[in-house]
Amino acid sequence: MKLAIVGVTGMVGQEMIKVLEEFNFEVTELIPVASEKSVGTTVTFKGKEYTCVGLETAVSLKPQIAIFSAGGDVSLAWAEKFAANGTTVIDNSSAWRMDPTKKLVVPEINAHLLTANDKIIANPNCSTIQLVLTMAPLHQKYGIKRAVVSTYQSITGTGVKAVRQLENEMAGTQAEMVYPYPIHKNCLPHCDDFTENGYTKEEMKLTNETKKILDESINVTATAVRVPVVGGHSESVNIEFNQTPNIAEIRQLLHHTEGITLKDNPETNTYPMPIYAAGKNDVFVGRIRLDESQPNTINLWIVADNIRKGAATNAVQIAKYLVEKELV
Ligand code: 2RA
Repeated sequence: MKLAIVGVTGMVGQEMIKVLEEFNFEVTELIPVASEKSVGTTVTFKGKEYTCVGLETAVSLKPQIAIFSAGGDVSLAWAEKFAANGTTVIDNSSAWRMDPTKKLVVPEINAHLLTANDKIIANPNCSTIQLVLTMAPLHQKYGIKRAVVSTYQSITGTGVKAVRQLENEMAGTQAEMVYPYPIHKNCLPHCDDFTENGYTKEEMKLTNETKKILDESINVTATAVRVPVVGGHSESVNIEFNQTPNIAEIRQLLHHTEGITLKDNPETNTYPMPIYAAGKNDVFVGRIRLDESQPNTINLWIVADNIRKGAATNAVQIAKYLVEKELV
């Protein structure tokens, strides 16, 4: 299996290397693809050094799979070139997610929809993945009418420069700011750009991608907040169902859902937190309780490592499915 990682030097690209190793993914040849300034540098995979190449070279090497995490512009400019050469692209950017001809995949939910004809597959946004993985079994059981989501998103979602901004602010040193305001001792209700309707693109991704993955009838409204946290994204979710939910049944449903770990026991102060989710592949769910302010409604709390299940792990799981089902 010849596999390319486009954007290998970024935070997600580096995590993809680790996840591929942990999954013992059968890669006979790794093709690390980087921007021109990093061509010629090396990455180590399973104890072997590989030299980074540029995009043109990578296309010509005809990898079976190319996992992209290099931003939307690179995906729009290059994914189709790889696909035209026979490569199956798994793209982590937002470029293809809402394209009606492309599938938006969380393997535990809808990998079964994939066929050998899918040559560009979209990885959902990190905050969407943890939300829909939790909502999927509940929607199947009770039918979800509406979800109100507040996210508390790690600065790693912005990238390494955001982590540096926080570190510098904590040290009291001046440095490049990627956010319009300090993030140390602060929260920013501003993830990605604002749109004409007053929401941010990040908030509209939660609405639009949930509808595409689960059900167009589900109404979602979101507020996405950036917080000075490193280990993962947290989400407070209020879910209104079409019928009366049972909390014990919901706990059982989630406990038996692949990819979800239940962390829910107020008596022992057991609930999900980014410090425990960091570096793990599961989505952690807790604080499950009835909403006493309105019928057929619950509240819950979801945490996941946004660089892992929110990006690298989900993409590698898609690649693993393609290989197992001989779709590549
Ligand atoms: C963020 N979900 O957290 C976006 C992109 N990774 O900034």
